[in-house]
Amino acid sequence: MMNRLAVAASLLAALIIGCDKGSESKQPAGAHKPLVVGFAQVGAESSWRTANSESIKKEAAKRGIELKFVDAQQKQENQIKAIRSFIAQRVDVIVLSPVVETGFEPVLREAKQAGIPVVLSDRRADVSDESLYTTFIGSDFVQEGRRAAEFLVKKMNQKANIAELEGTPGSAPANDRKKGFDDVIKNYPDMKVLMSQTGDFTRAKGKEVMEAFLKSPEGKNINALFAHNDDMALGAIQAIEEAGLRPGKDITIVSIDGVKGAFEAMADGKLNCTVECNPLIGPQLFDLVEKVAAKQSVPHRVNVQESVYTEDQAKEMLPKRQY
Ligand code: GZL
Repeated sequence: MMNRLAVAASLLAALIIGCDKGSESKQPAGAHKPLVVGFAQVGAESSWRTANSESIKKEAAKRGIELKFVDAQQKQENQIKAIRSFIAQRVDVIVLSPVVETGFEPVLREAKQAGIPVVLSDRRADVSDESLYTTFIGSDFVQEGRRAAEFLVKKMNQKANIAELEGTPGSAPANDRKKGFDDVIKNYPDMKVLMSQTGDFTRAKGKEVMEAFLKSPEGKNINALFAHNDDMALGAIQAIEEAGLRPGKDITIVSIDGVKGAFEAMADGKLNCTVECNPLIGPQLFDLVEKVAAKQSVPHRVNVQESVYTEDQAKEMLPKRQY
């Protein structure tokens, strides 16, 4: 009896050592394969986006992460193509900043079927199954819209004829900033949006649309502008000046992002308020990515902390701004 037990024990021990040996033989102790992350970025449409991409690339390099970075030039089909190529390359984690909210569900299902976790960065995607992405880190765009409206209500003493430059149609920031803004001004009957149109988050389009606003029959009544990002506001400032008006005085302007150009415009008295939307999320993002890769639990939604800055703070804040 004892013999059989001894034989079974030695067989079991050999089996365990054999398994261990097998795992040891795969790679030398202590070596670790660098994380490979595929990032499908919106594009390079604004100073905010440039700062966001720089923060992400810098942090990946600092952590020795192999980053496969694709600039989708604001086209959803390019982001979808990039995700499919990340799946084919068997990256460890896919990060997506969805250019628009809808249309990503099929390709996110392909990533899930391939067993590759997805992290949403900056913007949300609308999906029927929340398990299609592990976590989403981004700003609260509805709150940003509310903050812009609260500034304007106070600055204009609850009475303004507003022009609105909207972000990319269908994008989470454009949808949510508009929602937050409207939720506040609907309580003030004399705060009226006379005209609203997309400038696609770019300076050039912001200028072009503001020129058309000013030439329209109601253009002479505009005394306030809400721009969904600073780049469009800076383009609109050029259009206002070319029309012989004083931006920041004849037309009060509030925008969102908090880029350096906005602080310079506020210091020059041409912009009255910028609601911060922090693009420097590289460190927070890769903390999440590394946890997701290690199969550690992470919150499904991670917020980014930000403030509101007005023209009287511009000169003091400008030297401290990082983007
Ligand atoms: C917001 C980001 C927006 C910025 C724009 O998080 O998605 O896109 O507000 C950028 O400047 O183009």
